[in-house]
Amino acid sequence: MMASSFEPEATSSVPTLPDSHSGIPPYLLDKATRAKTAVFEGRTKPLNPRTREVPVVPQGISRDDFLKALEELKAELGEGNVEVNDKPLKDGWYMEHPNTHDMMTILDEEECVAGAVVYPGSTEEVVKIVKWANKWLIPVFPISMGRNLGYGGAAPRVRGSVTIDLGRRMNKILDISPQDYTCLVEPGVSFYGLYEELGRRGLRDHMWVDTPDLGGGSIIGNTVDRGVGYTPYGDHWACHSGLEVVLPTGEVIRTGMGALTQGGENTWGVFPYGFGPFSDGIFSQSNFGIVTKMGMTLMPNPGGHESFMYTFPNEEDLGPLMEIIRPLRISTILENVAQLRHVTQTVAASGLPKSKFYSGTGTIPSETIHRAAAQTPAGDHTWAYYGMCYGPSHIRAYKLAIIDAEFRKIPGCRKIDPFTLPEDEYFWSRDRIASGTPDIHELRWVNWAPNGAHIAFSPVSPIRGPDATKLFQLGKRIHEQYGIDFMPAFCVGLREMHLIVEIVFDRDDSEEKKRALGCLRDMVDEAAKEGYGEYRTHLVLMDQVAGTYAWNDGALGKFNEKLKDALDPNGILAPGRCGIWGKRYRGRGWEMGRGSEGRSEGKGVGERVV
Ligand code: EUG
Repeated sequence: MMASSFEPEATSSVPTLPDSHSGIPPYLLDKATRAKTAVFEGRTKPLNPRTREVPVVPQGISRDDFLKALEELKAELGEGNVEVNDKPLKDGWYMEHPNTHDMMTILDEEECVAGAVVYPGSTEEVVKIVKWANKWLIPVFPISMGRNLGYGGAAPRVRGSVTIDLGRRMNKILDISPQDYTCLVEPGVSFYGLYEELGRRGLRDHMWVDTPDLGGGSIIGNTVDRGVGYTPYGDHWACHSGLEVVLPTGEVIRTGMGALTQGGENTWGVFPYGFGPFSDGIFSQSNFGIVTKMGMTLMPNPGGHESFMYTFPNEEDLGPLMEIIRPLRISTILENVAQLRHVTQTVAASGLPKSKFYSGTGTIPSETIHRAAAQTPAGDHTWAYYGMCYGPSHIRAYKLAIIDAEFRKIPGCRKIDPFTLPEDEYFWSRDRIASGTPDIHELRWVNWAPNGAHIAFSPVSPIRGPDATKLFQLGKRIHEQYGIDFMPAFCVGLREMHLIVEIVFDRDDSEEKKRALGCLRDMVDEAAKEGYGEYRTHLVLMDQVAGTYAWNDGALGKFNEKLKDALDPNGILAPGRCGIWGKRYRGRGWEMGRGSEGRSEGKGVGERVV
């Protein structure tokens, strides 16, 4: 079979902004086109023709009623804004991803699949959808843009859910304030999109967007999943200010200053708390409401910036290095969310498949990685620290001198001169990202495996040598046990680190998927035994991870259930997201964990509650 016969979009052009809200900015078009070519060169997986009945009907409603309900919704939203998902499951790629399933699924691909997708055009239409969902008892799963890749993408946790694709029609930048350094956005605004708009308004030199490694994600989606970027504003949730939320029963609330009866827009983005209990937290990593607007702060251009890169030769340098990083980071001499990357990921970021480096079986030998690294402009190493200093040159010089003196305490430490690095070197991608220019470079290591997909293990640790070493050893040991290449990166927050381990796997290889999932489950459990928890996780791991936050007989989980039942008595909104299940689903075996790998569904749902 020819590639074009099963993935027809392989040869088509990449959608661009502003023609498509989820498109690539023109300045990245060439790079995206090359990325697309590389992705499809490594693709052998045929298009899934679907073997199970379509559309998937969620449990608790008959097929006839489901189809009737969708017809009724069409009458409310318009014919074109309700799509039954009865087509083959096209995976596409990063820039042309599906909104019906996870393009990187670790399960059987017909498992976490939507029954239909709907496209609201306003907050009022979102209200109509949740009321409709309550009337018919249909689970709905909101996505902003569906690019939460590595954590489930666009997939609903419950089979047959109706995906609410908020971004397609709700993608306006409602406000940008150059005076206050704030903006107000809808779910369909990506980091690329906001960056482009700053350019259009001539504000790019004035203020910066804090972007994740890949810029195609929704600002709202990433922020409510508590994602991370790489300027000093890296903690997105900490940088948001005020939400508009549709509750599962159809009320609309605004939090923070937006709740003022009149004139809330004036201070929406400048003060996050408003008056009374600070409710925003319950709308992040939850299924308690649908965020339709969000205020976000932007960073003033600091008047200069300078990336730096240091390499360290040995795995054992990790511990001493962390002891050096911690005080510098907490005192903000190290100013941004930096990455400390293992050389295996850097070699994989070349974008070449593993097979170009190694033709044997099992994990790639360390010598092979180091030999490959020795050929790169930065030279052989084990750890690379990518950081940035901000401000005018004399201010940078002061900080850089301290950093240099400290880092050089590690024997064999090298400072890489950026001007020895070619233009397409990974370093320059980090340089752009840490100074507010979104990129698409990070996608490259997904090509490590044919039909490359990735899934993350993301535990939190203090910035301490013994903790970093323990987590690194734990990950390394379990990866070796499962025969998986280990590609860790530490993202240094302010007082903590997120260790990010992305497992790259062939999503057309069910044995490899089983190993990847086994490896993840072991890492989650073993890390939990040592006192480490994840900051965020993939759909299929949510029940397990929620189960590790069970202090005092699962008190937090019970509290979340109480909130869930109060706010969403019928449990229609994103059931199971973050391990939270409404009353109608509990006690029926919906949770996933060890031993339940083949299935994502439980046995039925309970009666209507209200
Ligand atoms: C990355 C970073 C993350 C995450 C998933 C992936 C990127 C790795 C800091 O958070 O959660 C290169």
